[in-house]
Formats: sequence, structure tokens, C-alpha cells
Amino acid sequence: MLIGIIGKSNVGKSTFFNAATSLGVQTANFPFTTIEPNIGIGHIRTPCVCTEFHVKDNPLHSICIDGNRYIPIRILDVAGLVPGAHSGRGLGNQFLDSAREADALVHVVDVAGSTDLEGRAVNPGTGDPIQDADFVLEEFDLWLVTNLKKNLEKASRDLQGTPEKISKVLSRQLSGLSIKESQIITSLIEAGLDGKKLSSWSASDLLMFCRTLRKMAKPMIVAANKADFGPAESNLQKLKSLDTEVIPCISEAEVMLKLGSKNGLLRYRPGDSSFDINPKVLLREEQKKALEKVQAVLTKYGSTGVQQILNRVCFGLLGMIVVYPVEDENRLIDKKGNVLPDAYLLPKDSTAKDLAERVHEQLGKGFLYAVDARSKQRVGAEYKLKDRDVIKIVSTTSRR
Ligand SMILES: Nc1nc2c(ncn2[C@@H]2O[C@H](COP(=O)(O)OP(=O)(O)O)[C@@H](O)[C@H]2O)c(=O)[nH]1
Ligand SMILES: [Mg+2]
Repeated sequence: MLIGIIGKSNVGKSTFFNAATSLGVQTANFPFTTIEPNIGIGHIRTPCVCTEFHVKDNPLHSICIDGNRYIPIRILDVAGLVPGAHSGRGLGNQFLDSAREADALVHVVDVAGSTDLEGRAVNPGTGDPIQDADFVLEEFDLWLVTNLKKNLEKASRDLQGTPEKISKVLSRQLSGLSIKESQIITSLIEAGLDGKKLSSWSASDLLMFCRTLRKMAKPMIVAANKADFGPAESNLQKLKSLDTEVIPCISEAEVMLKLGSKNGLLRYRPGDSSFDINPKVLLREEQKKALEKVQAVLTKYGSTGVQQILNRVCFGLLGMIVVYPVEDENRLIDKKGNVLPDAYLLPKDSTAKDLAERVHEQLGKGFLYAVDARSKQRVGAEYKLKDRDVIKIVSTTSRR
């Protein structure tokens, strides 16, 4: 799963990225590092099944802190957008190109209104977060239009005299954008273009189609960042008019908390609504002041918003479920004795066979049956997994 971070310049995209891709705790053999220049590992937080099953887990690829499971996902930081980006202004095309792979987007806006449209610093309250939100979406849609238009003539020529479906042709044009043909078909219907000849599409038809497609294929949440100063609260009210979920966020506070936690100054689990200062350390006056400010925003908003945003993208926008594969359904271990070794994020309609394939191609090929560790019942390949299922898979390739 890949979450892309988009937005205007200087709204705090990189701060959000840094906040989201560090865990602030020391753990052995886990890759927190950036895997490619702009791609890092972040985590989804979910209550682990270890408490329900009364086991002490020893995960391999995720982390469990006090019964909270942190499951890795990939996050992409992208260059800031400026108006006109779709036609190549600024680093526009580079930005938009990197958004193509994302399954969902976090759209960061400056809710303090401390930047203008070009991302230059202005007095808080001068910038307009609604306008920011709109222009970024507009750029995104225009970029899709530009992408499609380039090949549209050829596409409509291709369509002449062939029985091929318009959705197939469009799907080919949009390949590489992580967009499914089914999404194209639905967008054609929703945009009222189903059955309309491609050669007779107007410019506004094309824009309408791209907008509908973008909403479906790149679901998005707005991170109302910099919620700690300026007229953030009244701007938050205004942002409610968007047809996108908006979550207030203070990325800078999250960075600070994780750093403090890593350095042993305080105890904080990402997503918590409070933190404890380590009684053994003596804080400097400015550290105390900074932490008081952080505590004030936590009290006001309930959290820094960073973890909540990742979780909403994963469970809300993308509707994922968490499933734990094990090799022994009684002790919940793998062959090596690791307890609840893995937690996988899977799309909500996944089956037991899908899980097997995800664990290992061979395990999927030789799938015989699965066992639900809760009920100890056998289930078949088509069994629809539920959130928090703990599943043993038995396959012709399983060796005991
Ligand atoms: N007060 C405050 N400042 C922030 C917050 N997030 C980012 N900033 C500041 O906003 C500026 C731009 O941040 P940056 O992450 O570089 O923005 P980008 O251009 O969108 O990547 C920096 O000076 C950050 O310290 C926040 O939550 N609160
Ligand atoms: Mg940046």
C-alpha cells in the first residue's frame, strides 16, 4: 500500500512525511529508513489481537507496543505544487508523475493560512486553505486531462471500426496510473458519458470524466496542518464545506514527540492523546515550554492527527482489514516459534486463498484449507476474511 502526500509548497508535506515515517521507538531489525529518496515506511496503528488471546507476541515485520500493533505501509513525499503545474510549471510534472502510483492521497493544506498560493510565507490568516485545496485538485484533474488528451485522437481512431470498448481503450491510455478498468466504467457512467463517442467529447466532458475518475481512483483525505496557530479553528470550520474528510493536524508536534521519545525524554506512542515526561531527566526551560505547547494542542485536538490520518486512509478510504497468519492455530506461532509473527493489511473482500497468496505464492498454489484460530473451524479457499482474523493455512506445500 502506498500513500502519497500532495499539496502546495510550504504547507508542511515534508514535516508530515518525517512525522509519519519515524516511530520514535527503538526496536531491533526493523527498517524505518527511507527506502527510496522520497519513499519511507510509516505505520498503521490497530489494537493487536494479542490481548484478546492472552499471548505475548513477537512480531517480525510489524511492531506491538502495549497491545497496539503498528503495521508498516509505504509513504511517498512529493514536490510541492504551484498553480500551472499540470503544464509543467515548477516541479509540477514531477509531482504529478510521482502521484500516479499512490493508492490514496493525503492532501496537506496550511490551515493557519500562513502561506500564499505560491507557498511564500505571509501573515497567518492571509492565505486561504479552501483555495489551496481547490487549486491542488484542479491541477490534478488538469494533469489527467493533459495525459489523456495527448493520446485521445489516436484512441478515437483506434476505436473506429472495432468492437473494442471505450473503457478498454481509456484503460490503456491511463495504464501506469493504478486505475482499474472497472473504475473507468463507473466514471463514464457517473460523468454521463456512457455510450458517447470519444470523438464527440467536449473539453468539459473530458474534465468531468477526469474529475470523477480522480475521486474514485485516488481517494483523498485533507490534513489540515499547522492547526496550532493563526485562525486555524475558523479555517477548520470553513474546510467542512469540502466534500472530503478533513482532519486537523500538527505535524511539527508529532516530529517533536517522536524525537523526544527516541531520546528517552518522554514516553509517547504514535497516535496517543498524551505523553509522559521521563521523571529521571531534567528538561531545559525551552524544552519544557515547547512540550507545554505540544500538550496544549493534544488537549485541544485529542492527538497530533498524524496517526489518525494514516489510519483513516487505510481503514476508511481504502477499507482495509487486518489479518494475522499463523502456522499453529493453538499457540499462534510460526515454525520458528514467533508469536503472531505477521499482521497483513488486505482489501476487505479478501479470501483465505488471497491471504495464502499474499504470504507466499507457493502457499497459495497448494492451498488445501484454512483454520480460524478463534473458532478452530476449518474454512475453504473462498472464505471471506474478517478484520482481526487469525488464520492458519494448510497447503500441499506446508511441511510440519
Ligand atoms: N507551527 C507549525 N509549523 C509547521 C507545521 N508543519 C510544518 N511546519 C513548518 O512549515 C514550514 C514548511 O514545512 P515543510 O515540511 O518544509 O513544507 P513542504 O514544502 O510542504 O514540504 C517549515 O518551516 C515547518 O517547520 C505545524 O504543524 N505547525
Ligand atoms: Mg517538502
